[in-house]
Amino acid sequence: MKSLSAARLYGILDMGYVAPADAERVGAELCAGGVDVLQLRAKGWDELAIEALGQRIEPITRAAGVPLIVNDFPELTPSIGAQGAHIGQDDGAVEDARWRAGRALAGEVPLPLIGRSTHSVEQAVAAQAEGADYIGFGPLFPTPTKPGRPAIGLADIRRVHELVSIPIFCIGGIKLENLDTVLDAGARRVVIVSALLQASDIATACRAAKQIVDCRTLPGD
Ligand code: TZP
Ligand code: MG
Repeated sequence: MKSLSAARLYGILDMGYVAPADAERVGAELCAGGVDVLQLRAKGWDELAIEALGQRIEPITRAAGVPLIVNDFPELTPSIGAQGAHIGQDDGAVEDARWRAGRALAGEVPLPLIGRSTHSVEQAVAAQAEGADYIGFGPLFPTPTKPGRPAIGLADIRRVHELVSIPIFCIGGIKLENLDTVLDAGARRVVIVSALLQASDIATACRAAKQIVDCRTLPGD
């Protein structure tokens, strides 16, 4: 299984962009294209439907060795067989999410990964302090994938990397065309959603993004 610490490109199977019947194909294309982590995000879906969908996607990510992260419902982590869960600012404490995601299984399986969305340097520092395994940081640019959430721009990327040592995945409006600009601003890891899911060839777009991020060395590489 790929490790979070080496992850550079985080993909999201966002059901706002994917027809349910295409979920396996798109998940497989993202994995084939080289995503290092894959999140299942299905805003507005009920929990049982997300569980069933997650159970369809898990064999694909497992075969590819890609950690699967469930958005919004940490308690689905064990029944899906996912590696962890992602929560927002309004989704309670990281430790609570980890407990819901299967902390009781500690010792039998690796502890579930818990990621947190952050929208400022202060929130990023707080997420690390409360034990998040990684954070999303953004949206850098306005994005239809998260409507209504103000863009934070690129100015704080360097500072957040100085203050936070857990993996930071910059997110929001990142595309192949602006990826170099985002990396030049100090980003080391990125989440790309619509630019991959709306590509005519998802795996090829993914490979192109992966090549661009992998060209930059991580400190310690
Ligand atoms: N959280 C902050 S921005 C965002 C999420 C889920 C959406 C990113 O999607 P896109 O399409 O890559 O802008
Ligand atoms: Mg949430």
